Amino acid sequence: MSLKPLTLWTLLGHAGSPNPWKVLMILEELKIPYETKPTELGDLKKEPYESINPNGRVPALEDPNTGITIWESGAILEYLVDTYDKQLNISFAAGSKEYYESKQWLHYQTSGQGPYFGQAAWFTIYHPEKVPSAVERYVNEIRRVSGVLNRSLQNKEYLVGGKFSYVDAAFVPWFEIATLLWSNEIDLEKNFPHVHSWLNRIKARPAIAKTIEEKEKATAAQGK
Ligand SMILES: N[C@@H](CCC(=O)N[C@@H](CS)C(=O)NCC(=O)O)C(=O)O
Repeated sequence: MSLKPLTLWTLLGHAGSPNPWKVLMILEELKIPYETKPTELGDLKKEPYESINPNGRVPALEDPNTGITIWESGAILEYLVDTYDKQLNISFAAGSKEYYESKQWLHYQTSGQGPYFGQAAWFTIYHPEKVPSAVERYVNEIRRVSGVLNRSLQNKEYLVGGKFSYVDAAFVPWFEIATLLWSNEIDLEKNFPHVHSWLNRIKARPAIAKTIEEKEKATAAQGK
């Protein structure tokens, strides 16, 4: 079956934005053809983009093969594996214990990791005033979230079902950013060794390594 390329909306000039990058990893893992539509930050919260995503953020995905347009990175990952991973290479059979566990971890990533790491980044880099107590609160949350993962990964290589799945990949982009921004405050290898080796296992996968390499090239090219 030959697929028409899917369109993924990303942020122009912000190649490091973690949420589109999460989707790119899964498109690469599943070898789905796609094109990206880098969009100016100033164009997200107005038409025509708000008709694609009323929340005015990226990513959003349009699939001409099914006629479905979808936003929210977690929902996009679920859409991609439900539609294009029928062999269950990186997902689990609908209704199984692992299926619900993978959703549990995905919800944890989108509600537990993303917002806290995101606020830590905001108060570390973008907030106009320096607010040390806010930075401390959110960097502590990064430690807490990392601790939850570290305990869960103590006796296993991946989060669910003894194999790599889409939920493992979902956590990588924010940890890459954490390594860049808070390596003085948080030593993953020393304090969260199971998280550290889990991330290395995931990043050794060709599709993930390729996505990270392309992101680094794009970030270097835009100079931020
Ligand atoms: N919950 C959303 C978060 C999306 C999000 O925050 N995207 C960022 C880029 S990683 C964005 O669009 N920022 C631009 C803005 O806030 O205007 C998701 O997981 O898709």
